[in-house]
Amino acid sequence: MVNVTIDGKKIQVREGTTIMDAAARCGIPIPSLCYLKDINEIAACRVCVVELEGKERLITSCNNVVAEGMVLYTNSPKVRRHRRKIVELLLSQHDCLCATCQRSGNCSLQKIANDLNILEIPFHHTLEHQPWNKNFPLLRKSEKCIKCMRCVQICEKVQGLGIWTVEGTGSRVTINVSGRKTIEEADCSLCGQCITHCPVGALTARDDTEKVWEAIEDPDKIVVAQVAPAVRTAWGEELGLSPEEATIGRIMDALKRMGVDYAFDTVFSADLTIMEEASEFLERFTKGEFKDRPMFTSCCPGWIRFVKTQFPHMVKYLSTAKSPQQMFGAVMKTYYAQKLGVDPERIFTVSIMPCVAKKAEREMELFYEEYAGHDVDAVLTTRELVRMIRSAHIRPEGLNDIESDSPMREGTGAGVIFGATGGVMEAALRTAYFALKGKNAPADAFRAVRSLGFNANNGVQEAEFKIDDLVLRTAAVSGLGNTRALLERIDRGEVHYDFVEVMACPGGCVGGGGQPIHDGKELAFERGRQLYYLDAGARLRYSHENPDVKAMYEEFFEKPNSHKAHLLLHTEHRK
Ligand code: HC0
Ligand code: SF4
Repeated sequence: MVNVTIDGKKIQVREGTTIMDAAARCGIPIPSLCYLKDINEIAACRVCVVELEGKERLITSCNNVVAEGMVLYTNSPKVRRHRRKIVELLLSQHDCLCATCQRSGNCSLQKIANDLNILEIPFHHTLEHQPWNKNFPLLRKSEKCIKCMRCVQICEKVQGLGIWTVEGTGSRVTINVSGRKTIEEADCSLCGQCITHCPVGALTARDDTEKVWEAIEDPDKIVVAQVAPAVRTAWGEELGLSPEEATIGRIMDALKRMGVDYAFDTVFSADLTIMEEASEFLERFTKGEFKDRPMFTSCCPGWIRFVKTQFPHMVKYLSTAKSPQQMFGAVMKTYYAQKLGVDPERIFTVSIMPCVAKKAEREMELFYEEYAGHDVDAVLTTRELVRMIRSAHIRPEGLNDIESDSPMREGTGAGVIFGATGGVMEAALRTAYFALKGKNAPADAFRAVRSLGFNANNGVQEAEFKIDDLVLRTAAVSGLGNTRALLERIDRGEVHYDFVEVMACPGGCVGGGGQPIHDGKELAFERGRQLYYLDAGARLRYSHENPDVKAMYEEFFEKPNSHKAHLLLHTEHRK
């Protein structure tokens, strides 16, 4: 143990503890703009400086460890003066138009500038401007970049893609897309992890809210919305609602108050996906197709983009089932349009997703024997939903819990857990078991696929299940760096699975790139627990017991994997 004194407080900490962590143990928060534990500990911003007694130069606290007898000051006049100058310099190269910034009110630079009472910038203002395609789902404003390196590191170390790079030195340092490519040319998965880890508004998702307001205003359009499983775990965070208050029913009410005509829960189509995917899996598995290779889930578009560019030879092992977002869109424009007795052309479908890649997934060209347009017309992230609620001046605490519309109302606990890593696999196993045995296993029989945490088992949760003579080997992985390592092991023949679930974002969609941002905090697993809690208390926990899904098969699709189901609910993944 090491004895140190921080701002007059004596404390004993373990050897190797950083000064920042030691100060936090004393209840003294040290500000930083770039620090991310285990990911970015390079003191790029230098905001975290502290004074060490007896030393002329200030030292950074995030990457220096304590030593016996150190006397440190985190807020001395010298520290404050220095910190202020650093922030003033950053502001001199930052587009400070806060009123029109997506991150206003949730920006670490804005906060520290306010905390330090900086009311003027004493340096000459110079802004870097790099062109960017504003139609791309991921937007970058170089004018706002503070070169903290978080995007570079998260993409390289956690997602294993290295889309971003640092160029230049000294005051000419810039961040750019690596390999001198444009972002469209790069192999970006659109997971959006760089967005949720950006401390300022340099990286954002394209805002599509106006497109939705226009559709709502158009008297010829019938606006039909769906809300993804993971959105319910996070939308309340930015509106001051507790997890108990931030229910899916209140989102339904908010959508109706904004003028959406019909609102549904994507959990319904998650159940539908399971019906299709579980029967596809059993067919492939029992026929011994792809004996040496697993079937991969196909519902995460970040993963689909990744496999297509990084492991193109594995594309043929993807399930052909469309994602729940796409299935719901297809059903809304066919089955539901028929129910309403309206021309499908009038239906405008909107998805509220925790995801940036879903904006690109919607752009896929679709063919149902002939060109069919798009299943989904607009995709909004959870953050955009919150912005719409705020701009409509809806008081979140005044919202009521209302049911989604019918006849696609029911959703089971199996569909709810889709939003957490391992959830799709668990839901599929519940239904595959029923298909094989004609009776249900206990709903929690497959809980071994649930992740124990992002760092547990390198992010891979393996499990094996015996059903009579069949042995089913499964794995669920989240995070693309973990995924790359797993696929390489599969390629080398070191591991063998029958069914693999992949989610691009650490922890699954609950940690998606479209979710509310809390600088420096990783909330995916906490949000995931909320989904498992909802599943545990759900009236129905097996997708094949969803009465509305069953009714739709009877009336419309006939059975899973029927010809009609193939036309509307499946897709061919082209490289
Ligand atoms: Fe997900 Fe989904 S679970 S990808 O993570 O499968 O975005 O929440 O909506 O489509 O349901 C995201 C979340 C979805 C889809 C579902 C799947
Ligand atoms: Fe989108 Fe979910 Fe995939 Fe992340 S894990 S890219 S949020 S679908």
